[in-house]
Amino acid sequence: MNHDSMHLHIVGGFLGSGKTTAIIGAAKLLMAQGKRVGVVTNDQGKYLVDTAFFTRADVPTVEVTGGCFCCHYDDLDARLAQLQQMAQPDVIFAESVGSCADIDYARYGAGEAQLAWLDETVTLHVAEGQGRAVALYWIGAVVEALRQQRVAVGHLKFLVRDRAGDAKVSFLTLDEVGWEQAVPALTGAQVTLLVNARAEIGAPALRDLVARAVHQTEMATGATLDESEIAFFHPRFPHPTHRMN
Ligand SMILES: Nc1nc2c(ncn2[C@@H]2O[C@H](COP(=O)(O)OP(=O)(O)O)[C@@H](O)[C@H]2O)c(=O)[nH]1
Ligand SMILES: [Mg+2]
Repeated sequence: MNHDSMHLHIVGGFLGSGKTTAIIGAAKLLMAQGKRVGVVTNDQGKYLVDTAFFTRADVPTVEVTGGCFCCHYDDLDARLAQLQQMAQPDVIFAESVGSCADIDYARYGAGEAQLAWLDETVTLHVAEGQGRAVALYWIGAVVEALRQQRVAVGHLKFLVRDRAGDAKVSFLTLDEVGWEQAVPALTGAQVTLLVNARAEIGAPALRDLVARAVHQTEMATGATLDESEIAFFHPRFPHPTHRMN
């Protein structure tokens, strides 16, 4: 495709370095100036809090999933074409998962393989007015279990959504305080939580920990929690599509 007329900014950096926040800020400024903006998100996983978050901020967003941009270069090209057709953006921000970029692949691959990825959706069925309390209980139970097992997190993100809107809760460490304030009143009988967890633990153990937090929340609150779109794995070693050396 012809990318001549497109301003493409690839935004890289470690997990939690502020890429998504910076892109949302820049997108809002540009949109206020009447510019059309598009975003490409990228991750090893495929159910992404950030994609949902950009979309809710009315920024046309496409995703490259299952690996970084350099390992999925052709997919990036196809998604850029799709974004161009969908939204004719003047400016595109592509947020890279950070995997490859300019780095030592062997070292990066080994580091990343120690991290487990877990993405899933948890739907809370609650008595009216109980949504926030149940959501806080479950998020708290996940964080507390990780803390007890002394698991280091890359990031832990939750998109909390009900009929009134949605909110993102983001942990870069398990010592965050005041995170509850990010969760608004949830008035409906159904709340969905999308979780993206990147943590130093075996993937099945991470999955178990989350399932136990679900059970614990049901016992403690009387709500019903349904898990769906569950994915947990260790990223594969990076194999870039094109390399200069
Ligand atoms: N104090 C501070 N926090 C920030 C800044 N930018 C982002 N954050 C917070 O850092 C966390 C991770 O940010 P995010 O944009 O998701 O990082 P990403 O993983 O690089 O996309 C979020 O809780 C943000 O609210 C900043 O400039 N200052
Ligand atoms: Mg991000």
